[in-house]
Amino acid sequence: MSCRPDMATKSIKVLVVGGTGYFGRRIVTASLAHGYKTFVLQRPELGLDADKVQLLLSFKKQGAILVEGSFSDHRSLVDAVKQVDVVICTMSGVHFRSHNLLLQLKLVEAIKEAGNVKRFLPSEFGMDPARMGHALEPGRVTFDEKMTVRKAIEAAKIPYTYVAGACFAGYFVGNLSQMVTLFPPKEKVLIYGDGNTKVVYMDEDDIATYTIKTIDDPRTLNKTVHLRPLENTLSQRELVEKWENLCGKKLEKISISADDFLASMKGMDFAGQVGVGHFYHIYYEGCLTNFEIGEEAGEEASKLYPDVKYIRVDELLKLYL
Ligand code: NDP
Ligand code: GO6
Repeated sequence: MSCRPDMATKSIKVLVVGGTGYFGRRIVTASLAHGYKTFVLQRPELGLDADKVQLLLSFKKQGAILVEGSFSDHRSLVDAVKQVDVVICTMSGVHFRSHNLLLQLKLVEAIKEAGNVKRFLPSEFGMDPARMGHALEPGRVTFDEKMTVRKAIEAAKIPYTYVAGACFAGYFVGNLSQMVTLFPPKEKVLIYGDGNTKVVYMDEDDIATYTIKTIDDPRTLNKTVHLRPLENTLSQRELVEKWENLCGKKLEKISISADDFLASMKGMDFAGQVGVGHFYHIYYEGCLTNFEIGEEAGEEASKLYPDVKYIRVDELLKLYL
């Protein structure tokens, strides 16, 4: 057997917490694809959720190791994290008034006690919560909770990387950033303000790939890695125009002012109100692009890893034709 020069890095062991989730399953796949020994937390609370159990079994078939553990059993979390070098948490965000993100404090406790983890990536993968101190209620709870977790990580002196800065394509691209639907509008498209604010879009699998790239990289130790690849940074008008060019049809554009958009929050359920707040920060304020990367301990992913061929927005839109 020949010895590959990258053997040492490939012996890194990665634990994914939240591995059956929308984003977490992509982290598991990316970790396996990079040749890392990949562990996935198997929670007893999954119970009869057959879809999640089947997903876990498919990970096992692809070489992952399932580790039993529960957030209501501190010992089990310590035992799980003791087996690995890197922990990536993809805990769900805040949608139904539950505070799942804060469960990560239990994971922080376990990692602190175990003492062996060389890198922890908490559940981030969106707007940089450090820049969202002014965010609107009720959506701000997402950022407040992520910041609470960050502070616990830093207080425990756990080595970390925060990955932030892009909109998941599945929620923001195919629907031309319309709310409530994930498919393209047929006749009319709502344009947020002047529609010229720059927004970053990225395929979820590419976010997972960049995330996996950071875990053994000294350049990303105790830093925020921002996702802002040039070609996928565009305004809503540019996004709509790309779609129009692909399908050969013009859409009627209806501009909505910031005030009217915010007023639409009234009468919505909790998830809707959270969504309106988040869309406001992204599309009116431009919170993903209204600052330079590198000012305070930041790095840009596509600059760090120019070898990654991220999927362009055009290709993503073609899936909906
Ligand atoms: P999901 O809703 O898919 O949930 C992920 C996992 O969270 C679940 O699979 C589950 O893990 C775990 N989880 C949920 N509730 C509990 C609980 N009570 N106890 C223990 N574990 C629980 O999350 P997403 O993939 O949508 O979100 C992941 C991250 O991505 C969040 O930080 C979110 O804010 C961010 N995000 C960013 C977006 C963007 O556009 N940039 C879009 C959407 C999300 P298990 O597998 O063990 O069951
Ligand atoms: C995505 C959404 C889409 C909400 C982030 C309501 C955290 C982030 C870019 O879960 O609430 O229709 O950064 O009607 O840091 C949800 C949230 C998007 C998806 C926003 C998100 C993005 C969370 C909707 C909707 C398409």
